[in-house]
Amino acid sequence: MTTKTIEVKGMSCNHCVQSVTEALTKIDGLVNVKVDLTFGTATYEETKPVSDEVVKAAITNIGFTPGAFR
Ligand SMILES: [Cu+2]
Repeated sequence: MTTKTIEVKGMSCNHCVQSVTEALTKIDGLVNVKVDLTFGTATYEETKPVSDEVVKAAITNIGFTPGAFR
């Protein structure tokens, strides 16, 4: 499985963390989503190829700003 980490801007509390975690977990092919509030990142594994744009759109749709992949 491929592990990726993307920067997520605009998270301020654990509610934000939960929202981002849920939004990314809903994407078909993403598992083990872990969002870090301190670092402002989301890390996940892909069970099949998922477009980076799909991940970015899911973050944007719930009001946060996706940054760079690391
Ligand atoms: Cu919050």
